[in-house]
Amino acid sequence: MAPSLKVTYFNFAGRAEPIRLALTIGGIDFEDQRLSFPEFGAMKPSLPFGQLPVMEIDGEQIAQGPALLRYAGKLAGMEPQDPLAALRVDEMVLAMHDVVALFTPSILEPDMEKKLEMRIALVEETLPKWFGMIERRIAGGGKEYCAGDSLSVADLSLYNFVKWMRTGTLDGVPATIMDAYPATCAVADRVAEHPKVKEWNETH
Ligand SMILES: N[C@@H](CCC(=O)N[C@@H](CS)C(=O)NCC(=O)O)C(=O)O
Repeated sequence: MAPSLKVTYFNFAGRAEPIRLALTIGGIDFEDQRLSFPEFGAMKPSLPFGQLPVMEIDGEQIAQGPALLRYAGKLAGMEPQDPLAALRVDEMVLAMHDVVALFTPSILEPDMEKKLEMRIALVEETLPKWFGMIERRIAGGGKEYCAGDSLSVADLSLYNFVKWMRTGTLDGVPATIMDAYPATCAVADRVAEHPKVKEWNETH
């Protein structure tokens, strides 16, 4: 029997969106619980690691975004059966997880001047360093998706990040920043064209 699933996060894409998308693409029913910050504060002490996202699976709460994403991918039938192919997916999921984490200090920084200084370092050094490597990895693989020939949860992580950068809502980060990475953008654009992703974006 299919497990009963509830994905809990804030009311934005963030670390939960690739999980929501994987379940949606797989046609897996789930409750999409979105907390306000006060609601999160009240729930925090009871969360496994005091953070979101968490997924409740038949009543059991489990944390850690990348682990939840891979679980969602398995339920959705997106996880490669071959261990090496699955490892390639994990490699990219965790690389994207590292990249997202590099942005966290500047997001939490309340002082705008310091925030913008941190963003200059991200825009001029950190992001080019990381996406130079990610771009080479994707282009060098020569596949349609970032870790193989079929859509994987790694593509959903990559898509979510590219989309975030392209919103232009991060102070000090130009909306064009990803344009320098055409292979990366091609994968993100391919994900954006997936009918279930399009439908999700139209309704969320
Ligand atoms: N390693 C965790 C990190 C989760 C994380 O940093 N969550 C943030 C939101 S994106 C959070 O809950 N922050 C509030 C807090 O730490 O109090 C994961 O990947 O799920």
